[in-house]
Amino acid sequence: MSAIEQIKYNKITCTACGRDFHADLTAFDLGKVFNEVIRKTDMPAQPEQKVVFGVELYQIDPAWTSLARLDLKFYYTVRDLCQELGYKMDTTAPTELCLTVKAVKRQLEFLMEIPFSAIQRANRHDVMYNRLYETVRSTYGSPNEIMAEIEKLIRNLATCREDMVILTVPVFIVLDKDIDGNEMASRLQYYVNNEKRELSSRVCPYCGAPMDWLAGYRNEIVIGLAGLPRVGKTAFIASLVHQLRKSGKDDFISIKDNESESLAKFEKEIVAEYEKGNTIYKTEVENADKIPIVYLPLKIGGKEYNFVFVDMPGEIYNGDSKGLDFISNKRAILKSADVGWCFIEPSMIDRRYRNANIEPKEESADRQLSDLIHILNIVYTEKIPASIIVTQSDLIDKNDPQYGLYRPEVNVMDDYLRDNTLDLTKTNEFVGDTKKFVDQMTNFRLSIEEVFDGFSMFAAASYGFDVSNQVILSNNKIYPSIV
Ligand SMILES: Nc1nc2c(ncn2[C@@H]2O[C@H](COP(=O)(O)OP(=O)(O)OP(=O)(O)O)[C@@H](O)[C@H]2O)c(=O)[nH]1
Ligand SMILES: [Mg+2]
Repeated sequence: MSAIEQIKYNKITCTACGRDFHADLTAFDLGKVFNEVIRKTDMPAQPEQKVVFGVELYQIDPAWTSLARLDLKFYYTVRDLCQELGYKMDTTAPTELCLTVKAVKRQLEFLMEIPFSAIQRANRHDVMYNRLYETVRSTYGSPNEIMAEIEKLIRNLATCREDMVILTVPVFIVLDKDIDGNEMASRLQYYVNNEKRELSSRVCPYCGAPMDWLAGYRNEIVIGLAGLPRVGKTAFIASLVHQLRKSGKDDFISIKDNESESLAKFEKEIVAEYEKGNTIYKTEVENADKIPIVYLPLKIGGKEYNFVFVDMPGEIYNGDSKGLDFISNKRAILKSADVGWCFIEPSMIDRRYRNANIEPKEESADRQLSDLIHILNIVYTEKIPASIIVTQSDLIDKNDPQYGLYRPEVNVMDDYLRDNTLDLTKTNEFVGDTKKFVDQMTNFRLSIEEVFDGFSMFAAASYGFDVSNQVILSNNKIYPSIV
């Protein structure tokens, strides 16, 4: 790892806090490791196990059980492990990791963002203790008992020598290679009572949130989804994954591997329903854990990318500050998007194309547009490139031959895979027709230009029929039009 500085590692954007960092700076949360060591190391009974992999295991002072009863986050990058916990990188064998009083103090200072002396001076009646209480995330006992454990820990930390070792544990960092062959930490193995355990999930070095298994392996492009409720954002991503699943690994474009947990979850919960022609569940503000963030590893013409789709419940674009609070608290990653995909439904452009089975919005199209733009303006202080996607294009076809934007027979990828020539004539024609349609709403393009740095435009139908119309559900075979 000595040559780390010269290597170009892939960027990772944390899905929880939205901050960017490079793949060599991913961290591991050792809170679980320390807990386990404190709870399970049973040395007096087995004196022959006092040394494991040359690491001398300490008899843990019972005073530190409070550390195990609290659930502190201890996340460290490999560099921190070396500098703060005395770890020596060895690619062949486990080496000693050593938790000292000083390291615990430093971690508390890092989590609380105040010096230890201030923590030490406070007591359980101070507001700071509430924050401490949240930080330790303990499920041990009643609030009073947890407070007592916190006090005990602080007291111990304050009275013990800083270089005093609380525990030692043999640790081995398993390296893996990104697609360019750069080595990076992928898992952390450790030993408790001579038994091997593993932390397989890496975490964000800033906030400690777990990362997708795929993060850091390829060049990452974050796509933020925008559009009002029920416009068809989630269905479009489902349709996209469905189309891409059809191409094989040697094709011009293909999904790379199946190691993304988020993709597997999305396929199971959403794409499978979509493929059956069923409605998919609504993306809900109340249930942030269920809002998809999908890692899609793609090979496009010999290059590999991790696309990260950040889905959103349409309500957050309704224009009020609640939406912005939601983004800051639950989906800060949206602000770090590299590209925006902005979805609009045909009725926003022309009332005649309203989907009769979806409850009409009370606001006028102008109002809806200005609400959407208002939020986007605040989220993207720097302009990013965008795609404008007119959804539910089958509605446009039905009523008006003039635009006829439902064209399931136009499929650039299918054509390319069949003839191996990228003929964009039909696509360009289609994009031109979409523009003509959108230009009926005079302020649309102007408004979009306000927030995005250039954009392409096309119409799509994810299902190709009105899935919310119960009458036609007997014949619900999907027939998407998605270019
Ligand atoms: N006619 C037609 N309707 C569609 C199509 N795709 C989606 N819809 C309709 O749009 C509805 C909403 O689709 P979603 O993908 O859930 O919409 P969303 O933008 O994710 O909505 P929120 O999660 O509420 O923000 C569906 O239930 C369908 O009624 C399509 O291809 N044709
Ligand atoms: Mg949705």
